Amino acid sequence: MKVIKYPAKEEWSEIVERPHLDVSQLNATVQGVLDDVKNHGDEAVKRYEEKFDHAHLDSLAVTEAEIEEAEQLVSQELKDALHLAHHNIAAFHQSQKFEGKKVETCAGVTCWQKSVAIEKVGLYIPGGTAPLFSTVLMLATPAKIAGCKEIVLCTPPNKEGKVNPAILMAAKIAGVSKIFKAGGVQAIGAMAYGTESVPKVYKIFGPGNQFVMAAKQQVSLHDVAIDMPAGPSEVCLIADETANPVFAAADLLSQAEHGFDSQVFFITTSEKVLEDVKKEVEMQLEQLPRKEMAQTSLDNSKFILVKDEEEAIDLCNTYAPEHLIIATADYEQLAEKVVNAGSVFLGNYACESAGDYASGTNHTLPTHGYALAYNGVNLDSYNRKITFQHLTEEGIRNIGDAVVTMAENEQLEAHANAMRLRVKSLK
Ligand code: HSO
Ligand code: ZN
Repeated sequence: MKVIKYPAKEEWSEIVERPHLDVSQLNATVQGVLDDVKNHGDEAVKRYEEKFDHAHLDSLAVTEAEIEEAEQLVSQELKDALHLAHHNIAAFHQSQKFEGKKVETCAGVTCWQKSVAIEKVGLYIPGGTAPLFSTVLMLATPAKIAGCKEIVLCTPPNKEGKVNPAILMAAKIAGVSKIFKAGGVQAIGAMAYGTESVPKVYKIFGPGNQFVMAAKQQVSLHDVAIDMPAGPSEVCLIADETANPVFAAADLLSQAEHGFDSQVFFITTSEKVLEDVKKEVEMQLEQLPRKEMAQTSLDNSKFILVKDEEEAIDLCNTYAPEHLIIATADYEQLAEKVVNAGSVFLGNYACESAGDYASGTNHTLPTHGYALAYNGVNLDSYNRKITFQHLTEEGIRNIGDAVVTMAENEQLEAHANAMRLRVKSLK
């Protein structure tokens, strides 16, 4: 870890900078796979599954029998946990339902919004070092509540052509309509263009490696919407002298174990806490099965000592972290000052793991500083707000002349005429 004590404001921009990857090389490969899937559909997807996942697949669709088999394989304990998490995620996202009201902007002119679900959405769930079935709940639960008609899920199979049973179980609980064995760029291509078996969707959600991210970005140029750009996962923890160093260290490690490139940022006003957390991190690290991964991201982590809480929150807002944990005595006041973050965890008990799995908030969040402009996935991510309007004769009398004048001044005669004819018809 890099320990930085009392950095001057001029140093902040360098401190908060994320590593930039050169993806130009990778873009050509990704484009090649996408074109192949676009032109050859299922056959291409199966070919890439053979090549990259070493799985020989006769068909891409997961069958009912496979889902039933998965149900037998998942322990009752995990099923109960999934149901509890699903219940809380559903409760929180249900509460985000939009109630549009009709507004009379002036007499006779009524405008309103109606929230309408995106009809077909695609969810991507990576395989890899840890199959994150929790992400299935995070993406499919709001899709179902929003009312998306078709919820398609793609996830890579193992060498035997099987999908992780917990992923299938979570998909069943959350109400996914169709599941396909496809990973990586080929999965993104299949959902963006549609194949013989995978339906084309209108928006693709979910995390993935650099290849998946590049594929999502490429298909989003012309063919389909995506949830948000994404980079490695990150946490910022702000602690004062009242923080529990054992908890704080565990939280930093929970981020560090995600990947070699996970971003860990620790800001404190107390030199003692900084030293205590550092020691704790080193001790707890030894016990972790994913020690190597955590060690690499910790090597790049930043432990920063600042003069007061004001400076702590300013620096954090400049960093715009995906996750922010505030473990200070006055977390409520500090929370008020948060302007850039994906998801905020308050007090000594709100660990990131709570939100990662079961408190109810969504864990699909903006990384890489995108929290400056984006929010995480929520119910609205699955909706469009369509505007409606209705005008009466009185409405025409109230805005008609203004519309005609503006259209004339923009030299759009047909526009002016459309309104002029209506104004005239009332005289
Ligand atoms: N922290 C990750 C989500 C996750 N953690 C899933 C464990 N499983 C990104 O918010
Ligand atoms: Zn996590």
